[in-house]
Amino acid sequence: MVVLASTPAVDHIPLLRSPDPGDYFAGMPVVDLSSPGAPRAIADACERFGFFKLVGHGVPLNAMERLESEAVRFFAQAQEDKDRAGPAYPFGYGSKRIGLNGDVGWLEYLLLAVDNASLSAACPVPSCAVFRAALNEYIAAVRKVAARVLEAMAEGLGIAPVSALSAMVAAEGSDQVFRVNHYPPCTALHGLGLGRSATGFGEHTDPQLLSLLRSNGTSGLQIALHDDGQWVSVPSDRDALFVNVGDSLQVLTNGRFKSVKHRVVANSLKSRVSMIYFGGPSLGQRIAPLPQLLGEGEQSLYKDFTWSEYKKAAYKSRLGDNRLAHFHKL
Ligand code: GA4
Repeated sequence: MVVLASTPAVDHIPLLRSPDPGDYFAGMPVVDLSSPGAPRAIADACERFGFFKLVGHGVPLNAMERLESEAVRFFAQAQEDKDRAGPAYPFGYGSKRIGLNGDVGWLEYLLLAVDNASLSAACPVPSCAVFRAALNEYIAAVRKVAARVLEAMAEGLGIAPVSALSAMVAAEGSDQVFRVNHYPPCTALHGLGLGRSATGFGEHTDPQLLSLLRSNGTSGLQIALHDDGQWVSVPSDRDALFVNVGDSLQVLTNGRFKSVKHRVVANSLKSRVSMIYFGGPSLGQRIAPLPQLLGEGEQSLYKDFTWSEYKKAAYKSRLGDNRLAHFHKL
């Protein structure tokens, strides 16, 4: 970690090599959810990268933009007003600290609980009715997309019924989380010629089945390629959703799909706003390879666990830890 004595605002935020234009993810799979070839293309992308860009998803751009502008309005408030909506654990506003075990990043965020298709009533943040309405409208839409994507995954894998995966996230009591991230421009490093940028959100895999991310026009998201671990930058696209395979889906598919390591690099000039839906199962759900996917004599690569057990272990870990390693059979 590099600590810059002259720039206290970024003290203790780890630095990353600034992305070069050549680091762009040239082979990024782009899947049109409305096309008949979507199930096969989605399964391919999940096997190769654990990641793809989704278009033709049907979430109206104006629902995304309404939420984005409410989020911008929220984050533009005075720090003491935002702090009143914190801390982020279990749910609410957080700044720079991620999780409970010492991870930090150049961002502020809202971490929110979702019940069925809307913000949980038990989650009083944000209190602004217009912001809540925009969140609810977007969450209802993106959650449907998550179910369609999980169905397409099952179809692409040749599993019956096609609801085998989607039912876990759609079930009453499923553990869904929503997060709105704001990465302010990191001006302190601008022009220092370090070839380094502040870490917005450090590298990690998501614990759930899948995550659907939408961002404004500021790039910053990077993924690690499975082949060689190379980090590549994902060009932003305000109309698209980016889909990440999470650890639970890796286990449910006995490693056919692999969760994707990703991170966010802060921009020195522009702010980035992203909103992410995390689709998890209910707490008691057993996370084990779907029997339909196990060939003759094929054993699970993982020890048996429930989502509640995995989640508990995840919250004790550091962001960059390989959380699945503890659940691998030797
Ligand atoms: C990563 C995915 C989601 O953002 C999140 C994160 C959670 C948090 O920010 O509180 C965690 C992280 C995420 C995985 C390991 C633990 C928990 C921070 C952290 C260090 C909300 C989630 O579900 O897991």
